[in-house]
Amino acid sequence: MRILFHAADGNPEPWLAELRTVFPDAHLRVWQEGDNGPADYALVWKPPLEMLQQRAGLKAVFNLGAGVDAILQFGDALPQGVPIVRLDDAGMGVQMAEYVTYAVLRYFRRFDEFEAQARAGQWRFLKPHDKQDFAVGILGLGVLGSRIAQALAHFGFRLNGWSRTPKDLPGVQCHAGAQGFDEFLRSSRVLVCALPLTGETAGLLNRDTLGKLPQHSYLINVARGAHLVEEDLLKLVQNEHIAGATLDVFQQEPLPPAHPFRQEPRITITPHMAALTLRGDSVRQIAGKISAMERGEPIAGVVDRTRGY
Ligand code: OXD
Repeated sequence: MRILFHAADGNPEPWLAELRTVFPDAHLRVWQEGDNGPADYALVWKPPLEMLQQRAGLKAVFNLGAGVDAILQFGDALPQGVPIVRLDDAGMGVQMAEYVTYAVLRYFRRFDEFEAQARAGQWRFLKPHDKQDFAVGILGLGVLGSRIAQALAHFGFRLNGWSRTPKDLPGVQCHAGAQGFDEFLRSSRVLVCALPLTGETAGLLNRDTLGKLPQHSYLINVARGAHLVEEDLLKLVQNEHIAGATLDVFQQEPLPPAHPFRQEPRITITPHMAALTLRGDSVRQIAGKISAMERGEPIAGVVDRTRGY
């Protein structure tokens, strides 16, 4: 079996070492520019088009992350009929749940304000927020969104969820499609974006949609920077319609040093670290799927190219 590897950032060696443990007989190679040689499987993170374009013989492309937007951006230039497979959870769900839970609790328990007070030499009680007035709305109810909902449910938050097509999650008031979107926004005091990035979801968090959230709402984006119109958020924070935001993803990464978010204390920024790909878990999952494919069995996580995830 010939496995071709490419990860845009980082050292491929630890990946290859891990892959050797599960596929001792496979021929593994790191893709280099100009390599159009045959391969059975490609394992990729943010691959260049050139790597995939000529590869009609591939049996599958495995994405080393949850979001497949960096592959699907190539559209019809990708080889037809080759399944693109995303990681299902592989340890990312719990990390997302930790990140979002922290951000929700930090805002709900007013730790952000207590931190600022402490630095300013103040000692002052702040009235707690009322949980009844604090529904958390999760945009995207896939593997990651559902895991976030499950974590927040332990704290007794009212939960709203929105998905493109109707879903039913225990303990979550589920809304779907364009007709359910406004109601979802109007009833969510904290908005968590866990959507895949597609043509339909790019720019979805903008002046109009964020303006429908209740006064003093809070935004958490753990999906993709392109979901958010950044200048719209900044204005809504400055005019206090939005109380603040915790953002892990940005239109441009790394976030430029002079970006205005860096000067806005109500916006907390982290360097795209909400959920890291765990090498061991990912390789074991991919190995399981390759073995299933070799036996002619169906696998989970195959991306629907027209839907975009
Ligand atoms: C992912 C990511 O998609 O880390 O997995 O952004």
